[in-house]
Amino acid sequence: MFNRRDFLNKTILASLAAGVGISSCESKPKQDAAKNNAATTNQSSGEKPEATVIATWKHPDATQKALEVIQNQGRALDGIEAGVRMVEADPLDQSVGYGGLPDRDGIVTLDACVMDEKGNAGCVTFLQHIMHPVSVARKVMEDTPHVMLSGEGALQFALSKGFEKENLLTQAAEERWKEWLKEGTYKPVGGHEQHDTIGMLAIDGNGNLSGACSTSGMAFKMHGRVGDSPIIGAGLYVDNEVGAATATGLGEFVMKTLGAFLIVELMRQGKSPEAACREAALRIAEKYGKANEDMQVGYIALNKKGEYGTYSLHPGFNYSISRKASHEVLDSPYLSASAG
Ligand code: SD4
Repeated sequence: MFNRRDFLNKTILASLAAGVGISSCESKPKQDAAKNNAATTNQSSGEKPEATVIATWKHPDATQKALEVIQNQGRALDGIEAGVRMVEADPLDQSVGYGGLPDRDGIVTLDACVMDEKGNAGCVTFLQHIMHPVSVARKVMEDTPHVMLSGEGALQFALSKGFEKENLLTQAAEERWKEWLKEGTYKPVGGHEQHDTIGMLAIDGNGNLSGACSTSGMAFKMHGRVGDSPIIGAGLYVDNEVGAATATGLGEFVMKTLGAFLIVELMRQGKSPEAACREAALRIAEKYGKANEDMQVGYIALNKKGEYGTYSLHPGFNYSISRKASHEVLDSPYLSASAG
């Protein structure tokens, strides 16, 4: 019987080892080009941009929540934290927080980070038992002189801040892990099976940008593996003078190319958010090949004018965007569908 997980184990590990195949032809959903150009700002008249929230994957409830908080309370970071917390608490999302798929030892370990409009940053990696790593990351940013806390130290810090220790392994996630143990060889999975890690960016009514990213990482990863999502510059970067970017997908590719930082720097040089995301995707393809369609990486970006753009290595990446009273899920443009 064809087993997708097994297929991923083999093909992705092989591809990571080989790192072959570059394709230059591209495919791009037509509706996105129009959407991405449809910024609602009026910079020439000096007006502030419309509050906008964008997130990886299909999380329109989370972007809506974030936008509502921004519209009521004003600050992008507050909205982002509220939106990401919704996804972290959702047991049906198997890539984030409660309900996230465990590592290969059956243990749920979480990674998250936040970055605000002042360039402050906070991260937690390899955190266990805490449902809201995004809020712990924010506490690291606001209440310590550090940027990153990890593992047991992050847990102790969270407990000292009043977070509760909880069992995050749902029955459904445990069942999937047990199935994987039965069928798969006991080794780390090189690619992500789930498509719902949340990276969220927002600009508020004052024109300030912030971002956050939260994930349980790759399903059935090696115990101790940390991906791109909590790494400032890889899974998330915000520069309030320029723009913000975040990533999802195979974190090893994103870390090796410092994807989010690269995108912000490309925007600094004048590229649109979409063009910057495309170039960062192309960087991965050129350096490491795309090899097969399960080695997905998706980028989203938002600039200081409130313009947004996205790009992915392969078809299948989508994103959620909330602005005014509109909350949409749209398909991202992508590099060639052909395997390298
Ligand atoms: C990671 N980038 O840990 C994350 C996984 C991911 O949707 O985005 N999954 O590599």
